[in-house]
Amino acid sequence: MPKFYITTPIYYPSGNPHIGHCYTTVACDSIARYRRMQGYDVMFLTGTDEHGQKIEQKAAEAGVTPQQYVDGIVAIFKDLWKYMNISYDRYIRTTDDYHVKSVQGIFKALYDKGYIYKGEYTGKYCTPCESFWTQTQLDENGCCPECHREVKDAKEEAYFFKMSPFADRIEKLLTETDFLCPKTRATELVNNFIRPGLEDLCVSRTSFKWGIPVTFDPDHVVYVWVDALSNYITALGYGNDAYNDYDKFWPADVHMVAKDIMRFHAIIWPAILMALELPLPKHLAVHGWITFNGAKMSKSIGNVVDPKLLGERYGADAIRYHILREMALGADSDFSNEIMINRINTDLANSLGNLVSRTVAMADKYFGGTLPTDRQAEPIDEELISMAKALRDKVDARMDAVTLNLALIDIFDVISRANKYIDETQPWILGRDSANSARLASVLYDLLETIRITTTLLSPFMPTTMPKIWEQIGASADICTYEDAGRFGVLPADVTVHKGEIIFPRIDAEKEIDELNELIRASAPKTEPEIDLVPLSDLIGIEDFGKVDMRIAQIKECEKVKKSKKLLRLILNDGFGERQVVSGIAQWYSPEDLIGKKIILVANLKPAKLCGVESNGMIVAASVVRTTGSADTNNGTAAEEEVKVLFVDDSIPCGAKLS
Ligand code: ME8
Repeated sequence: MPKFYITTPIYYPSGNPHIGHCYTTVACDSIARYRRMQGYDVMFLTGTDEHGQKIEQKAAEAGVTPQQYVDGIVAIFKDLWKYMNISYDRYIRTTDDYHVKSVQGIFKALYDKGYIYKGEYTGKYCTPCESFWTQTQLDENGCCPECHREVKDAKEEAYFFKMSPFADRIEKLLTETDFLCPKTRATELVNNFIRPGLEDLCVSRTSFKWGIPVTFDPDHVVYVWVDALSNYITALGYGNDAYNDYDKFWPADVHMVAKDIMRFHAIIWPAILMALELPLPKHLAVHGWITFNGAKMSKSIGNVVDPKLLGERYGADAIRYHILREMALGADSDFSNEIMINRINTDLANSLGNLVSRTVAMADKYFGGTLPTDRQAEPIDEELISMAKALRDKVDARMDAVTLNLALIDIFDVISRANKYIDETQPWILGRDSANSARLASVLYDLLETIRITTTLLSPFMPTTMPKIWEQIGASADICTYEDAGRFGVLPADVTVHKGEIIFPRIDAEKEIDELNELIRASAPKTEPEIDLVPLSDLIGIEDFGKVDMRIAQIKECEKVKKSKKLLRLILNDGFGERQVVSGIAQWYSPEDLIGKKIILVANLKPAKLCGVESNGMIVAASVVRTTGSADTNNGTAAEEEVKVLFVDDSIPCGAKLS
């Protein structure tokens, strides 16, 4: 039996799961179910990444131990996965004993091979902020980028993982193989991280305790990525006796992640595996973010949409369908209640739901539920039949390419064709004259077969509702298989349908949207999201403020500045004409996010050159700094900065002055 191993990231249990986590998990679940249907022996792994400073802090705030804290949130994750019908085969927690043991072994092996060495983390330390910074992160005066006070040189003992020996092989992996999907992202990784020289990775910390102790130096705990990434092999039994599946399932067929952690999976994970002399995973599928009103949905921002709340109103399958259908691999997808309700109404209630209920109702009305066996085919039937027959191969190719939204589009194309076929063949007219019985039976049979094939292929995506449709069209589950999805004419000629409940009721959009917005408002955190506040500056007089000329401007063009990770070059219409501005926001915005948007421009700044490109002014943005226990690595601090450009209402004309 062929094998298939697929993984989600292991999520931080530092807050409740949201629809972003749901996307990756539901996508992996649909692929896992599809592969099982195809006859693969599947291992589908998910889990939680439970160590780190942030968890330690949150637990302390809640007055519980870190273990108690994560236990509580893991229960919520598992409950949501149950509710969303996630068919994972294994759930790993990085606090599981077997994982701890394996990670200690991996760390030691890397050390023994000479890839991990003890060094000194040298950085700039800001005492009030208790933060380490690298030279490049300091502000333009060489001060703390958060509070702009002086920093001092400081050192911290830490272990480092040597990245440079693997640079060439990783570059080839990204550019010459089909490891990365979509491959278009390889250039960004190569240019930003590999070509400038891979920095060694800090892999231990001494400043907090909630982590896996380094066996040979217990003041240190393993820091973030060696612990987290290893889960993909420790969960199979690598380095432990808890499982015995490593030889069977490794290398993984697909790791799926969002773009925020692509770099760790595309560069660091292959480097660790190369150092351990283990095979590399076959594919890394990277998707974009689900955004909410344009901003990344995240726990700390308080714009989190609760998937369970939505599922309870519309059904878990409708939510699964919506998020899978909206997200194109590699791009972001904006979540809104309006889009979701429209999508459910258009595709599920109108297109699929109507096809099923009309077909079943007509079979019931004209034949008492059981089709007669005489048939009369006509040439017009051919297009629908051949589309339905060809569908399985198309969907196979989409699943191989991990383009789930395209698989759904292909399936719904056939469903729409079937609805059109009803309009073309007009069964209600055929039904008026019993002389047309054989023709009418043919039409209804073709429709029932099309429903059987499309709903079989949809069942990995919507596992609870599709079997209900099979019941209505008189198809037992043993003919709703992958094999039979490739054949037309499998239902018995005298099939009996069973009228049933409406599977996807139409949603009253206006009423629901009001109610949902209210619910989301009510469930959002009441307080402002926590950020690290920068102290207020000294007072100034109004005349000082008056010196700053701020104008509304529109972004006409935008591109990355070559050789810079941080800079974007923008052409703005400031009302008087065009001007060029360079802005250090490339880390947070891509050119497509910005073109067409109106912003606030500091218009009377003297020109300056950034990376050799002239900048005439500055775009106003907010700097949001949060202390986290999360992902990033080399800077010795756990502070994350997010820069948010202030977009303004499109109705304000370019050139308008702020006063
Ligand atoms: O990064 N849109 O955990 P995490 C789409 N523990 N997907 C989203 C999303 C959004 N708005 N928000 C989160 C970590 N995700 C590490 C991973 S793996 C060895 C360690 C999904 O809880 C997406 O899959 O921050 C993203 O990659 C993952 O959650 C990050 O989850």
